[in-house]
Amino acid sequence: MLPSKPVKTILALPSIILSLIFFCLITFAQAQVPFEPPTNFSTGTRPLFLGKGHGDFNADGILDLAAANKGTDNVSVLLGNTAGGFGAATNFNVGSAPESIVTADFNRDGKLDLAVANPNSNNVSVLLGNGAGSFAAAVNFGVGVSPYSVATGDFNLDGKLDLAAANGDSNNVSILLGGGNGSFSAATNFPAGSVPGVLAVADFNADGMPDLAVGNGGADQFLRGFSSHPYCRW
Ligand SMILES: [Ca+2]
Ligand SMILES: [Ca+2]
Ligand SMILES: [Ca+2]
Ligand SMILES: [Ca+2]
Repeated sequence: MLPSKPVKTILALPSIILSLIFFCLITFAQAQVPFEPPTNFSTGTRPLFLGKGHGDFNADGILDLAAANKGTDNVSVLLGNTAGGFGAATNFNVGSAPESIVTADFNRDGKLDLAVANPNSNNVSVLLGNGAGSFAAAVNFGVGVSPYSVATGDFNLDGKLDLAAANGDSNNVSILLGGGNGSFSAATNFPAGSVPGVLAVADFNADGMPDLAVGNGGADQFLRGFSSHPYCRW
């Protein structure tokens, strides 16, 4: 004779309870995993940007950080240590109200350098690294009005890194061709959309030449540019 429905339910209770206990244990374990409590490291005032401002600035095999401090017109460089922490910040002056950093070897000496976009002084600061975590005084290159971000790529395929700046208040993108020694040409400006604020460099059409994507904050759109000789067309 088959057991009645209430009896079936009673018989199933142990497995249901075991399943619930197992579920709770897994959920509890997952809740414990993600991150340890954050550790704070001091920088200058109003650090607004860390995204592309990292690299191994002192060549010790450990990633370091650079922060753009909008409130103090400088960048803070924090050298990483083996414990996952960072040393005290060393600050380097740049232009006015820096908001964006890109790290690359602009003078081809094997040591990472910094380029920093300064919206209030309408220029990009280039700081050449010495490979030991320090940087030379900034050299500034003019761009459009209110550069909110800076990116790098070899847009004219000459083997020397160039710079691109998204100019939020002149609605264009400045391209500065690199000399391979840390210097850059005068800016050539290309129209963008409304209030361009972010840039991405990649080969979007797979033709071997780097392209630009520009986020236009005033128009809620992206603009994609394909580079070509001499360097850029939209
Ligand atoms: Ca390092
Ligand atoms: Ca360098
Ligand atoms: Ca180039
Ligand atoms: Ca391309």
